[in-house]
Amino acid sequence: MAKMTGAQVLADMLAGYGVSHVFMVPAVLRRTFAEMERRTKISRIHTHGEKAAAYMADGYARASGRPGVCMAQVVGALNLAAGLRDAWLAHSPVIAFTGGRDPNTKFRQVYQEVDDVPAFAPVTKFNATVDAVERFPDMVRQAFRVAVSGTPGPVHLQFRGNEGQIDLEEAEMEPLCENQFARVPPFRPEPEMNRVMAALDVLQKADRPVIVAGGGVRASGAARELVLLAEKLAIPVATSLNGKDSIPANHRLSVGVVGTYSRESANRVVAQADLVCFVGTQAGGMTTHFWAIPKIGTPAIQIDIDPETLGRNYPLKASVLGDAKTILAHMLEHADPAGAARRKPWVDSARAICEMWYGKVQPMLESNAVPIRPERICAELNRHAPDDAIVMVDTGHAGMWMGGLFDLASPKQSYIRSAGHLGWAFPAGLGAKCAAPERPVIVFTGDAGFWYHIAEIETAVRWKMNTVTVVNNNSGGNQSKRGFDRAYGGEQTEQGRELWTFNQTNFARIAEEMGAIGIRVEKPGDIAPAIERACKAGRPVVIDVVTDIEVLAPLPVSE
Ligand SMILES: Cc1ncc(C[n+]2csc(CCOP(=O)(O)OP(=O)(O)O)c2C)c(N)n1
Ligand SMILES: [Mg+2]
Repeated sequence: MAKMTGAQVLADMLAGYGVSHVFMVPAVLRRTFAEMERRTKISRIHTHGEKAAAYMADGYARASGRPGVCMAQVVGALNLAAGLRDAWLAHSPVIAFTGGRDPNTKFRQVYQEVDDVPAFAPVTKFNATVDAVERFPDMVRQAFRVAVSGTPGPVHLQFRGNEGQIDLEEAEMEPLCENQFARVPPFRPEPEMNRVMAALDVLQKADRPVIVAGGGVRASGAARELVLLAEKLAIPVATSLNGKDSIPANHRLSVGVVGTYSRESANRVVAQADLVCFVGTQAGGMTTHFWAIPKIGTPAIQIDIDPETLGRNYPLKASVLGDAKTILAHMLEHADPAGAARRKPWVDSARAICEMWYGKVQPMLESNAVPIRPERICAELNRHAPDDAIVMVDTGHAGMWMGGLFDLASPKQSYIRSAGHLGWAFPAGLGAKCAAPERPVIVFTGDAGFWYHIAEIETAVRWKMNTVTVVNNNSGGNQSKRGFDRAYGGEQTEQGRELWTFNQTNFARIAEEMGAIGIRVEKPGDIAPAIERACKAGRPVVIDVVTDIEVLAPLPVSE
């Protein structure tokens, strides 16, 4: 075995696992970055904050299924940890490297130093320290193994030395990579067939079944099998927000996103079902509108890669542990299409519920009001988002507008959403673009969300991360409006608005000043040409759409 420095091993291993970009604020693992330049083609994306770096790595990971790598030195470590929280909630394989305490100096009031490791515990699957250079190869392998295995999720390795100076040391090491763990999913274990058949039996006996598909369908690459099974058995498909791209909206069995940030038709269909089949979803609070849809007690079956998820939130008639794609393929093979005719009235009634909903929202989708209604932006994105686009969506009203109203036009489109953090979508979109440079990336965010990481416009320009960012700019965080009305016991005072409104800002001008293209849109008819121009621009674009602050997203229905 040859003698190598930790920096050489780390650079070689990241390249070996197929990492194309790393996201960081210096100074951490500096020698590793020098070796990356000498030995690899990895792009070293220097961001304006560690949280944005973590979000970029997260967007990269979710868009590609490959671990996204982010880094911070000791003083930035907690900023990085904060950024892992969305990846944790969304089960995204992000690997975070930080510099950390040296046993020779700790507890001596070392500049910038605190014990960061505990802060990573709640947002990682594996949180460890690398204290001897000989451990680089096996610890990096373990980081990749854990990030992508089972239910994927973030991992943290703290390298000895505030800036990870351990990477300077030398030892006899082999930078061996295990390709299998370079992406999700590393394994497709065969399920227990008796459980597959039992679940299928329950599903086929139901008169009004519905499938609720989650992010596990994307992780497993199971969308095709899911849709084929739904077609063969005539079963409507709802999705969680994280699983929205499991089925295109124009499919006759698609009823929309169910839960809190949802589409009314999905909630109505799931509420009427006599059996719910959960696939790759934890059936958590957002997906079930806090366990109201379906009601607890509704017969359910569940398919998941994590045994501890099966039955946690709904008592089950049957469950299958394993890879969604493999399980659904077995179910598809054994499914009896004879029962599909029996379910025609149910499918027709689900369709009618969808049509009724489309009729209800149509006037808002087509509204010519000025200031613009946010629904009109969604309608224009439905028509003009390229058919292989990756659509990245922020939380709050952004999540509600797009979760409910955006229609995926093709199985080639991806929909990736913030799992709860305001400000996530813009940097995550930049990371997604790094992972899939050939695909158009469209970000939808509110103005409050965009403010968080607006500095990353400069990063986007510097690195030619040509995303299209649509800002629903109502000069405030108007999801808070309802909350403050409630807090004031009816209607808030005029002064109450200082809690959630901002000065009016022209983001298009800011974008232009920073070297991106900025397009200001004040009239509904100008949205479509702006999207078309932006998608062709070959530069980062910010479309600043001035919208009506009084328009609130619809509340979810519970029946
Ligand atoms: C990190 C974080 N802090 C606070 C919130 C709470 N929150 C949710 S939506 C929202 C306001 C969103 O404003 P904006 O992005 O402008 O969208 P709008 O509601 O105006 O459409 C806030 C403060 C959050 N989701 N995440
Ligand atoms: Mg706003």
